Amino acid sequence: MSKLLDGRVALVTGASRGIGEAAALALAKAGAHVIAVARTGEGLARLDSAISLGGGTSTLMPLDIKNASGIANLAKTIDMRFKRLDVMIANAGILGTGVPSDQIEPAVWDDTIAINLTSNLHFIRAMHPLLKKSDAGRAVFVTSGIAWRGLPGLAAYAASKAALNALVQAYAIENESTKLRINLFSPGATLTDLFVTAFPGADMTTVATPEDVAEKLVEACLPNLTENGKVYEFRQKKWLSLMPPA
Ligand code: NJP
Repeated sequence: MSKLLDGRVALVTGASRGIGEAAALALAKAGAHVIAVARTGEGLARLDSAISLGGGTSTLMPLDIKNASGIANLAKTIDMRFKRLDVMIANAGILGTGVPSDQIEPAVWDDTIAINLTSNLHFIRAMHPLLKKSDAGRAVFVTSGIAWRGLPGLAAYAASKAALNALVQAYAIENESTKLRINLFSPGATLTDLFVTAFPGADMTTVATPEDVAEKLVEACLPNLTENGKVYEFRQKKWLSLMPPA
């Protein structure tokens, strides 16, 4: 029986745990060959075993995404082996800091911006030519509702995601007339390490599982997707426009 993403080549960042791991597994179940990026070898190896167990295939790419030349080299490797990239889920992210804005250490700020924002520019620069070689390139960038809200203690995180929104919106508009479809995805509260660190006192029974979120992430990668320059809001289960302020 054919699957929705049979034969597609899909890159997922932050695939060693949480939403990225679940998304990588779901993409493989849908038939894609998954290129899994993260720093933690153990998490990547666990993903690889789970994908193999389900009859899928993956390539593990241990990489710190702060390393721009590492991302450029990864693109060269993908080009040599696959000649194209059909799907990119740019999901890796960190929370940064839990302290008020006036106490944010510059090094923590820089790290948060480097991972949550600048790495995605490097992925766009490196992977764009490969996505264009696909007959239906799909890029999905994982943002956060916190970008739209001031949440005490999460200024660096909010700023990095708000800037990511602006970057991705521009990238999507630039490619409106191409075969690429480029969007943001806002998962909302999801039971992962990041969420537990951010909200240790939260009622964990009411938050989404990474597997629920992954199912919708896969839908945002399908060749027949028409949305572009939008954000999928997981809790509302709908695509929203990034509206300017009134
Ligand atoms: O986080 P977590 P989530 N180089 O901590 C990777 C957004 N979001 O799944 O390198 C390479 O379980 C890290 O891998 P490793 C959120 O902002 C979440 O919750 O091995 N990879 C791991 O695989 C983020 O964009 C919620 O440590 C790096 C992954 O990132 C995305 O969802 C709500 C890296 C993080 O896994 C996934 O977050 C929301 C680096 N330098 C948005 N640094 C939520 N969970 O509630 C980190 O609205 N990674």
